[in-house]
Formats: sequence, structure tokens, C-alpha cells
Amino acid sequence: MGLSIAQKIIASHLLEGDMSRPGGDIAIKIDQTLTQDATGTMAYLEFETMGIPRVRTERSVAYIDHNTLGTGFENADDHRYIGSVAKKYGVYFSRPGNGICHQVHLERFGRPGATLIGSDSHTPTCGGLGMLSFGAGGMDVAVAMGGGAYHIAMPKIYKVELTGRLRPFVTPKDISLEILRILSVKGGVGAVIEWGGEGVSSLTVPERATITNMGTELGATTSIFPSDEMTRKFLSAQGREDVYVPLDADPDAVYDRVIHIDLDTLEPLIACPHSPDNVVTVASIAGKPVDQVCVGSCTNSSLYDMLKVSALLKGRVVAPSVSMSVSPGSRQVLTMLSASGALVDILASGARLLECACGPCIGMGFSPNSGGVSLRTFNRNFEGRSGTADAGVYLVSPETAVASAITGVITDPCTLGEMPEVKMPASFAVDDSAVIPPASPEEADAVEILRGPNIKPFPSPRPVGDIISAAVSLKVGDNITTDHIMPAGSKILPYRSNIPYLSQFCFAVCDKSFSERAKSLGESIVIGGENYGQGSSREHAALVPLYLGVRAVIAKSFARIHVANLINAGILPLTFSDPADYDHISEGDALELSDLENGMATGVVTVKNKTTGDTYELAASLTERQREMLLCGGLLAYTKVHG
Ligand code: MIC
Ligand code: SF4
Repeated sequence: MGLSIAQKIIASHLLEGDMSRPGGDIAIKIDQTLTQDATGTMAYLEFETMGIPRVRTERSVAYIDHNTLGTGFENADDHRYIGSVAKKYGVYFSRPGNGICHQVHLERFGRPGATLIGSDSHTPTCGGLGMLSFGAGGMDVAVAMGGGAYHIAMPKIYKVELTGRLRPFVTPKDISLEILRILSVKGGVGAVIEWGGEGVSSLTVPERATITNMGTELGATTSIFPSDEMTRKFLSAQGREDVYVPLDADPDAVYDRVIHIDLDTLEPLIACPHSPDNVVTVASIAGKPVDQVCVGSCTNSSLYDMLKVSALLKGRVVAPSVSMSVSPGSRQVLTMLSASGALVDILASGARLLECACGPCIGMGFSPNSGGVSLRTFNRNFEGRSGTADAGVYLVSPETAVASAITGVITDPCTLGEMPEVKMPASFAVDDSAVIPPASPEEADAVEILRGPNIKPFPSPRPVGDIISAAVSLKVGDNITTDHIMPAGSKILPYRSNIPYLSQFCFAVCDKSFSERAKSLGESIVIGGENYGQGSSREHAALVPLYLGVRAVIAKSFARIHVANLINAGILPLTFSDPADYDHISEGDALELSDLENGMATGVVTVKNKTTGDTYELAASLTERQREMLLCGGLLAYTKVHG
């Protein structure tokens, strides 16, 4: 039987496990890692506790792209800490202003056939050039930097077969929204999404990267494209043809599911508030007034995206009722945009130029007005994420964004007439001077690590013993995101290395009194619905509940990265054997989970509801390694014992 693209890369990196058993634990060797600043501070603090003198990867890069508003000393201190730790331990440091981690990694470091993990859920962006890349919690990245394997459940493989060719004004973003419409935000859980078919050959690497980037919103383990002539051309234009290798699935590869998308008939699509899978055609809601339009983020900030935006804005002005921002994805993109003169057309339209960073995507400025309608080329529209609690965020392509910015109402870009021709240069302007190399091993000893007062100790888990007896501190519904559990935004993000401070905002989107209640209970249990913990990789969504005394989360199902983060933080994740039992537990109920050591080994745990007198059966779907991790008190404690 032939192999798919992901299976080939897994096979060449497999350290432990059986590839023929989807769902079983596999360990793979990691070639490269990346961190960003909002998760990086914690990841490097964790790396430091491991006592390893230098990273053991082929390449590790620390990006500064999220916390770029300096309204106090906190972010500047964290950036200084990350810079010094990177220099000492062998990590390349991408300075603030150099761009969004995923865009820069695609341009400058990713390579086909290799593996990458990053402390950011959109790390699969590099799947656009045939790299097997995963989002992970900071602790997993710290372990990989130390040369440890990355453990995942062997994924199923879904193939998306593209036929035909995109029509003008229909874009890779619309392909991403179409697959979200088909599969939903939990439809990719446990699977790698492989893109193939004749329609792939017309998509450039940055266009493919829009699709692999947004595959994260499917809950997928990762997404990947073949490495082909387009990949070679992209790498050659970046002056990196030497890392090119061709890579494709064997013709007789077998897939767990095959989905067809016909590019010829695809229409411009839009995801409505508050979920990326709430997708309809743009035409069906055309005419709705718009307050704000934002172009950028790691999904749609390549040079090609920016040149299209400029060409469409040329000679036009943004409607007076609309506030528009444009954030190029990298310094390379911004440099080329300005050198070509295309930036002038963006500025002349009245759009505001923001720096090459995440910006509005993570609520770092540019929050919409009260009750505002914001159209964004981003990947997430979760409630409150923009920084304005009652705003409605819609996800669109750059073409739809510009069409709507000009008219002031949601507008199908196909109504704009002819799509102007956009010519890409033959090569990119390569300048890596904003990526600071680490000190040599000989000089590393002398490098001092610079810490600020905002860095506070992070909580250490207690080993899960035989009994957890605690009350339910919170009950939430389906599709709870990590933005609900541990919100971000410009006011909270500067405290990512200060867990005690962050704890006051835990679950604030769902229930402002949670933090105080959890603290007063001492220990507690959280009840969740389907797909609990979807969205980002932030391990703070586990570390902060840990700090507040949460010992276990019982849900109908979990998102991949979050469940790994819970286990890494020593919190026991359990699922209802009968989902109907979810309805029988209320906030405040006193629960007792007993005989846990045995239950974690057999996979079946019984919970007694001491308030109602009922008992329910729960499933503990843990690998042997995860069980031991929980018995040791989390990943760092486990790594100390097992190396
Ligand atoms: C996001 O898009 O939600 C983030 C901010 O990039 C997160 C990481 C974080 O919370 O720092 C992610 O996607 O993992
Ligand atoms: Fe940054 Fe937004 Fe991408 Fe997250 S999704 S890495 S916040 S641009």
C-alpha cells in the first residue's frame, strides 16, 4: 500500500509507535521549532528548568510578533528576556517588526519533508511548502528544543481533491472557508488534511499557506500540500532552492476520507460571527453596513495578497463610514510593497498602515466600535477576541475586504468589474538582518539572562492521586475556545509570564465570577461540552486553571492541542461515556472521582455525584506516557524522571 505525504514524513521521523494504528501514540523527531512572544516567555522559562545548555534542533527561531504594543514595561521586558535566552541557548531571534512568525518562517526557514513544532496553533502554515508542522503547547516545544520527541496520536489522513481553477475574485481563503463549511470546527480532529488533485498546481506557496494556516480552525492535527514545481519556484525566489525536495503521495495511497472541491464553481464566502465555520456566500448577506475592515494576519498577509489589495484600491477611496487597516505579514512584504510603489495606492485610499505583526487579530489595537461590524481577512472570529465584546467579526478574503471597504457594505467582489492584473516579481528581497543569530557555544556561558519583575513563578502540578473529590466550579457548553478560557487582547497579553495576575481573567468571557469562585473552592472540576479548548495553543488555558485549583475537566470531547496542554499541566481530562450524563451535572455539584490509578490504566473512571447520589461512567483516553505524566505531576516532572 502506498503512503500519503504526511505518512512519508512521519515514517522518516518516527522514533516510537505504530503508524498503522490511527489514534495510537507515536513519537516523532522534530527538526525545527518556533515560538512567538505571547507563548515564548513561558516556553523558555520551561526550557530553562530542563538544564540543557543548548537547543538540539536543526533550527529554532524565537519571533516577536504578538505583544508589540508597549503601554508599560511588561512586553519590553519579555522581549528582552526572550532575546537574551535565545542568544544563550542557540535560538535565532526575529526582532519585533520583522513579521508574523508563520509568514517569516514560510519565507525564510521552512523546508519540504522536514518537521516543525511551534508554540502557536497556526504553525501548520508551513504545510504550504510540504513541511509537516504542528501547533503545540510551550512545554512540548521546550522538550523538542531539548532534543525530545513530539508525541501525537497517529492521525487519520483526509484528502481534499481540488479540480478546476479559481475564477477571478475567488481565492484560497474561500477554499479555506468552503472546507470549514463542509467539515465544521471539529471535523478535522484526529486527522491530517492533505491537499491534492489537478487544482493544486495553479496555487502558489503563499496561497497554499493560507489554506494550511486555516486548517487549524478545523481542529486538524495539521494540513499539508505536495512539494512540487511551485514549491521549487517559491524557494528559488527566496534564494533557498537548495532545500527543495519533491514530495507527493503515492498513487495508491489510501485515505480515510476523500472530499472534492470544484474550484470552477466556488463563490466568495464569508464566516459570520462567532465561529469560523458559520459560513455563507458573500452574495447572500451583501448590503449589510460595515464599520471596520482589516487586511493582514498570518492567513492573508503575503506579498501577493498585499499587491492585490493595492491594485483593487488604486484610484479608489475607503468609504467614509469605514475604518480600514492593512498589516503586511513581514518586513520582506512591506519592503517590496513600498519599493514597487504599490504601498502608495493603499495609503492614498485612506487605509491605515499597521506594523508587520498580529495586531488586530489578537486584539492588539484596532478594536471595533461598540456593536461594530468588522470584516477581517483573519482566521478566527471568536466572541470578544477583537477586544470589543459586542462586535461582530466576519472572516473574508482580501478581495471581499476591499470591495466592502470601498462600498461601506458587505459586497461580493465579483461586482467590482475586471480583476486588475497583479504581477509577482521573479525574486523576493532577501534581508535576514532582523534575525539575530545566537552566541557561539564558546560565548554562550557569558551571556546573561535578563529578567523583569513581571516574570512570576509558574504553578507546578500535584501528581494525580487515587481520588479527586471536588465541586464543579463551572459548567460550559460546546466549542469553548481557549479565548474563552484565557482571553487575550492588549490589556491581558502583557501578563503571559505572570500567571497569578492572569488568573483574574480566567473564563471571564463566560462568567466573570469564575476566578474568585474557583479560588474560594480550593480545588474544583470544570464540565465542558463538545470540542472543549478549540483554537489556540496557549498553555495558559491549562496553567491558569491549574493555578486556580482545577484538578480535572470532564467534557463531551476535547480539542487536540488543549487536551495535551491539560495533561502536560497535570490536569486530568475525562470524557462522558454517555454524553447525556452531561445534562445530569450542575455547577456546584460535589463530585468524587475514585480508584483513579486503576481507572486511568483501564480507561474507565467512575464519578459519584454526591449532590444527586447518581454515578456516571467516564472515559480516560490516555496513552501509557500520558498516564505516567499525570501520575508524576505533568510533563516537566515526567521529563526529569524519564529524560
Ligand atoms: C491565536 O491566534 O489565538 C494566538 C494568539 O496566535 C495563539 C497563541 C497565543 O495565545 O499566544 C495560537 O493560535 O496558538
Ligand atoms: Fe498572530 Fe492572529 Fe496568526 Fe495568531 S492567528 S499567529 S494572533 S496573526
